[in-house]
Amino acid sequence: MPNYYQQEIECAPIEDLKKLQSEKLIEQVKHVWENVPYYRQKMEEKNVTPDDIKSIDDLHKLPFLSKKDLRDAYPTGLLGVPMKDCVRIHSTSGTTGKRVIAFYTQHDIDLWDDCCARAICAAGGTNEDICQIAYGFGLFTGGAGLNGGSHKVGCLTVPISSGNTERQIMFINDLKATILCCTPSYAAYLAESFKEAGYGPDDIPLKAGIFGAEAWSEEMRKDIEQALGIKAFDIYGLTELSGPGVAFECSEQNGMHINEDHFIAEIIDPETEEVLPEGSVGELVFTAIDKEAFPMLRYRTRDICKLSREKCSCGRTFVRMAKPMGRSDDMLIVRGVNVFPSQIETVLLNNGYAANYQIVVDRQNNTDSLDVQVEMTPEMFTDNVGEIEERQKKLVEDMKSMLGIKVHISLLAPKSIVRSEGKAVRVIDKRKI
Ligand code: DLL
Repeated sequence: MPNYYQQEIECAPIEDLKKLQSEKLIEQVKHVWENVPYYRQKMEEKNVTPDDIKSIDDLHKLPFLSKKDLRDAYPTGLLGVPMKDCVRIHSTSGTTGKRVIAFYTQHDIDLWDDCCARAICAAGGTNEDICQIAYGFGLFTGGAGLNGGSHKVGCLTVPISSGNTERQIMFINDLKATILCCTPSYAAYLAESFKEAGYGPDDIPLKAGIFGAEAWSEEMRKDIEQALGIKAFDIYGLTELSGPGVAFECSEQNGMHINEDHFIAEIIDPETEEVLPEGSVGELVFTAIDKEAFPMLRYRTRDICKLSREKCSCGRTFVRMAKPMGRSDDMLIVRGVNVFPSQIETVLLNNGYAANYQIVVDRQNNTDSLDVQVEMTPEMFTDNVGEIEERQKKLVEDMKSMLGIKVHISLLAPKSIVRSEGKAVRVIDKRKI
């Protein structure tokens, strides 16, 4: 039985949704034109005024916003309301450039919490559940977003934040937590820690996990589900658009429904900026149609992905986005070949490794090298050199057929790679250092 938080809108006929999107878009463009001089100037440069936007079919006329615009307008140049009307900020870690500061009015927070509540209900959550939130709290949006959603659903909320794995396990056991929210890499680490402490999947009270904030493969999903004895749901979002809950997975676990009453999604060719038809792989672009404090029109996410309008048996009509393949700025170009970390993860997990790996790219004598460093599982670990060489050879072959290039494989002892409590660091590109 599918669980909805706001069934009427989550299952609305597509025509009604489009009508609502058009109405909200028209108002939002006026709001931005009147209150955000930075974006108004961009519109003027493109010779567009609010009068040109009569429905969502006119969306393509609007200029894009990119990370560069956010940098140029930092910190308050994109604010849509006076600062005194804002009640909170969140911010990105700024690892790939300058940080982004996102502003929220109380209205923005309410809608964001609704989006996260939808995600929790879609994962089977009700007011009977105990929801342990192990995403970071603070400037990161993960903790606050799911905390707000969990309150709205009426779950008993455990705002434990990330880290302190022993305490996580203690609370899950002592309170009989049923839903876990954290990054997939931290979920994998918790699963490993439960196992080491002698717990099998049937001993763990959890029934569902809501994992996102970083790319993770289907193979990793299977591993986490088995180890924790849960159903693992994906959740997507970004600080610029509030945070988690832009899109969420339902019981079908086949793509994430985008909250289309708040966000319009487009897929574009990242080079030509041309809008691509449904089903094409390209860069995901979002227009937030009812955010007051930090309005984002046609924001280029850099996430590479595709959309599907195929009917979903959960009853929701919201378009679905596939798991992002990665970010266009995470894509590695190694000896001219495009390589996504997610492809490497798929090969590793298909060969029985866990998602404890790092990809090191370097350049020597003008030639790129790619070294995949992966931990053996405790069961694989051996000092038999022949066996290790066989394993290496197999991975080199499988990587070659997945990526089309030869990579170097380093097999490491279990526990050699530092575990992450938030987003995992998967790639070290020494060419950029
Ligand atoms: O990661 C918000 C979030 C928190 C989402 C908790 C889900 C759960 P940022 O730190 O601004 O916001 O990072 C946003 O993370 O553009 C994607 O590249 C990546 N990302 C987020 N969710 C997923 C996901 C939060 N489910 C950036 N799968 C986005 C793959 C994801 N990548």
